[in-house]
Amino acid sequence: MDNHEVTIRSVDFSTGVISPSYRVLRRTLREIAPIFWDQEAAKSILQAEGDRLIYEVHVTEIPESIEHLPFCTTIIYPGCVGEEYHMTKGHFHSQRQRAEIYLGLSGKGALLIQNEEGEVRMIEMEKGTIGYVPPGWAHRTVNTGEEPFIFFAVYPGDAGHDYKTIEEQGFARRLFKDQHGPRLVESPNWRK
Ligand code: M6P
Ligand code: ZN
Repeated sequence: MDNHEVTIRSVDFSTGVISPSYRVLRRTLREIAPIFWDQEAAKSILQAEGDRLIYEVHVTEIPESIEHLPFCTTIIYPGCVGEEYHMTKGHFHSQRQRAEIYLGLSGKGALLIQNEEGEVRMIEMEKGTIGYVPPGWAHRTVNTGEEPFIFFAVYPGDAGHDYKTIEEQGFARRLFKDQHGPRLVESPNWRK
């Protein structure tokens, strides 16, 4: 039996840290700026503040192969770029017929899922919410609160991350902050 099959692990719900974990992926504004609607706002933040950490993903060394179930946590820091909340890049699974499960650990957010036709559904997430990503749906998460939004994710090892489709087409809807809270609006540049 391999070591990763017998390792006892734990997750801290308030920080998202998995122990033991393998590495932490950090996504900063400089890297992911093109995903946001307001490019002028992204530019001014980069000029005024330098770079900004938008989210991080804590991963284990569980192999990404069909017999395994890799899991990770994601911590999205609170804030907006212009009026749009901090969010993940978002992806389809390279193997489209692969699902995923999210469990909210802390903070407040939303899971946006989108199918190939551009139909978007939103699942509001908080501690204890189970977000199910059905096979064939792209997924992006958004922090709609004032604290870090932290969730746990599990997916089939052979799913793969297809980022290219979302980079090229975007999501058909975006989550903006207005005075009454989150507002889901049609994205003017979808599939442009
Ligand atoms: C979840 C899972 C991960 C993913 C992460 C960040 O934890 O779906 O597979 O990497 O969110 O999302 P993205 O990869 O789209 O930046
Ligand atoms: Zn996924």
